[in-house]
Amino acid sequence: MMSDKHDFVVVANRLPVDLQTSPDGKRTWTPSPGGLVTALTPVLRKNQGCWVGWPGVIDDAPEPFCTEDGVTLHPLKLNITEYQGFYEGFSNATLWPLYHDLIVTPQYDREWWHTYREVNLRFADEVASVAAHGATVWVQDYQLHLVPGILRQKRPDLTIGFFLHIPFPSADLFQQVPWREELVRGLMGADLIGFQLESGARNFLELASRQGYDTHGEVSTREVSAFINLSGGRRVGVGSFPISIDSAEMADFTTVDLGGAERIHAELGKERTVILGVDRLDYTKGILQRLIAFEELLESGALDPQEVAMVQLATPSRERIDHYRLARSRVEEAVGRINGRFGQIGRPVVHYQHTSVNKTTLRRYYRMADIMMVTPFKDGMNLVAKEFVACHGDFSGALVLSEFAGAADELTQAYLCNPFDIESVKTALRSAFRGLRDQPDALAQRMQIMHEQVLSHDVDLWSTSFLTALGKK
Ligand code: GDG
Repeated sequence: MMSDKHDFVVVANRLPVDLQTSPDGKRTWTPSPGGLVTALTPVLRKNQGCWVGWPGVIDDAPEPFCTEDGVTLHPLKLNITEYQGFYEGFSNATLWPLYHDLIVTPQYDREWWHTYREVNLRFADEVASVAAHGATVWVQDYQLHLVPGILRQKRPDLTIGFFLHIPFPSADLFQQVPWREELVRGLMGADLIGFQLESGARNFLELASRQGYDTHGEVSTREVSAFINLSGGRRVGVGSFPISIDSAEMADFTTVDLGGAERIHAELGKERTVILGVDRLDYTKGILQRLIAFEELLESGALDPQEVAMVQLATPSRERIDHYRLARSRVEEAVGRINGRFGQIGRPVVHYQHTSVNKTTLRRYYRMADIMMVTPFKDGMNLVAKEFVACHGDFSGALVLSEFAGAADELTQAYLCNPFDIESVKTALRSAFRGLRDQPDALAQRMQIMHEQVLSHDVDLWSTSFLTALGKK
């Protein structure tokens, strides 16, 4: 019998699975995309908790149910107006570009804001109905800024944590938002507010101080030594908790047929060096920039199209939003152009797929790739970089990584680049090639250091350090 009250509740915009209905009316669940789901699935499994979220379809939400892993999924229904105003609008056309340092211009729309508030209230109501007395509630990400504040009022018995998966911008940028006080007040309902990097946590403290809050202490990582004192005697902790992956599971190839990875490489051309990109198709990820860097290196003759192939896996994402459509069409245009210029019939130089692959296949791609390119303009962390490194326990391969990915703080042995500067991306890619060709020992040493870093700093460390810090509050 499934209990309807839970001591541990995670609330995120999206459930870890999407509801799919086939033409004959049959309903099935498929894993939903993105880094938040990757990170939280093992945490929920461990805590046997309840996950409240949207099931990925409009106007439909099945009854709560328990997964094989013992996690209760509690779907919340969104209608089309809510989906457009809350999800596509305020979350992804206002906060997402703002928090990624204005890569595109954020839109400030009053209707979207009203809908965002209403939907946050619905999420908070749903959580309040499933949380046991004294439960721990962990609120996830920028779509749910107001949930901690609403929950605090409804259920003062709860311990509330909030974690932001994406970067937190400088106070100067954040102050653009017409509803800046309400957004910050919403977060202050939490006992602990966690950020990926210390820089994000410091930006938030600076903002809070500008808004008149009493802040003290210095930001630290995986523990809390910075606080905001609220009137009434409550205090909110602020800290940095760099997220990670289930590293041991990712690194374990005992159950994955390694021949599968070799076969993929052989299909692309055994003798060719393979460059890989894996991203949600998002304009923040710098996919076009890496294609252009590749194209220019082919054009100048620095790379030989007979000797190299690029594979870009681009998972569909937020496809109804204009900037995402534009990003996709630019990427696809570049793929077509590069193949037209440098490929041959039956032997393309860029292999591009705009569909998801399953996890086993993804791991084979990571394993067979010689060079991984992760080139976001801005990224909270970027789990793809860590996944690639985890899959290279044989210390083969090279990582080209943007300085603006949170992961660059930890993966310092990568070939770092500035994606705003195509020459810098080209230089990093050429260095990775040179490393592969001329300095295999040095390259293996770089990978070993990164592999050990990812193995010893996994998602369990992330969740345990956050929940321990939350428990101490
Ligand atoms: C947000 C922040 C932060 C991708 N394609 C496929 C697939 N994926 C999986 C990857 C990885 C995840 O999706 C993507 O995670 P990222 O971290 O790279 O990026 P976001 O989705 O933007 O995540 C980010 C993260 O939250 C966690 O806090 O790191 O900065 O933006 O796990 O493997 N998985 C499968 N098939 C695919 O085709 N199975």
